[in-house]
Amino acid sequence: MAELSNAAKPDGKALVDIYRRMLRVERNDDAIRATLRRGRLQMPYYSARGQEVIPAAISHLLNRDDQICTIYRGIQDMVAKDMPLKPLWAEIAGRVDGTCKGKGGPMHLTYPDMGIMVTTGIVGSSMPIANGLAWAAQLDGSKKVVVAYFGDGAANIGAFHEALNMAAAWKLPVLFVCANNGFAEHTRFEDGTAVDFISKRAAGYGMPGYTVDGNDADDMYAHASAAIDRARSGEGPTLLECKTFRFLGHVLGDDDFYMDKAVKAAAMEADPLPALRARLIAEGHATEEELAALQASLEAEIAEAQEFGLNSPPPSLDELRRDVFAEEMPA
Ligand SMILES: Cc1ncc(C[n+]2csc(CCOP(=O)(O)OP(=O)(O)O)c2C)c(N)n1
Repeated sequence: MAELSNAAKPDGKALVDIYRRMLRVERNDDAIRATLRRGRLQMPYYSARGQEVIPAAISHLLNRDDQICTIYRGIQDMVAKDMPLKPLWAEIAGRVDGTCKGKGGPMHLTYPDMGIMVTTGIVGSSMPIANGLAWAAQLDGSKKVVVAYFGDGAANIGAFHEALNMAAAWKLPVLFVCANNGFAEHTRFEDGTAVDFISKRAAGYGMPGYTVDGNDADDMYAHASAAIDRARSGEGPTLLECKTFRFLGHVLGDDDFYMDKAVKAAAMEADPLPALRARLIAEGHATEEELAALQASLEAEIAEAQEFGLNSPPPSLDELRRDVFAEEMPA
């Protein structure tokens, strides 16, 4: 496992922005869960509550046209990259104003204008797709970097190994970001993975690999900075294994019988969101009033997006068949 030789540090402004992105994710997650409970949304939901630092720190360091490919637990990655919330809510509700006109749903959200590229429910798929986008960026000399988000279970899928080898051989500008939350569905990490640290695998593909505290803004900022600099300067990919914990199980409604209750309680006690809030105030980077105003403005943005999405019409029967098949199906 490698150690960073030169760890960049976030200043107060950066920490406040990372917190803003985390809070946007968490407030939106809370609103989605409340709407599901009220029966106004019908979808399986894979909350990433507890994992917010990872996309918040990375997104703070990305440019608007840098690209991300994510997974079913990836709404947080999009919201952290400042995706507009109205088309997001319309899409998860299956409505015509959604990013895919309501035909993709929560597992196929996409917003290329902000670098939020195609998402699939296929475990491991984000990595080869990221390679393709990164190869295009390399060929056109755009200096874009591409982030592939995935889980620890996905690191045991063939596509992970193929994608890491290809990205290193071709020096593609990719960040392979593994959110290691300790579980793949209901299987504990140590029951399904032969190595103790996924980052060790990077050596086998000739790229740097780091295990990072995925709940710590400083550690995430330092490692993401190094990986982005390396990718942008043409040196190639990096593997970041970000250790974290998912508070709400695999899918909403999950019975957490397979989790160690004490480990779960300790992780929730160390919730990174209130911890960073307290730190911002203690270190004088923000006041209580400023953070309360930030929260109010995010909640207003989310409420407006929710209202918009839920009141958008469903796609017409004619629209439902468009963009779905290579050729129009006979009616
Ligand atoms: C190719 C493929 N195999 C199996 C599944 C079923 N499946 C959905 S989520 C999941 C677990 C993945 O766990 P991990 O990569 O650790 O991500 P996490 O859900 O923890 O964020 C599995 C096996 C799938 N969607 N795709």
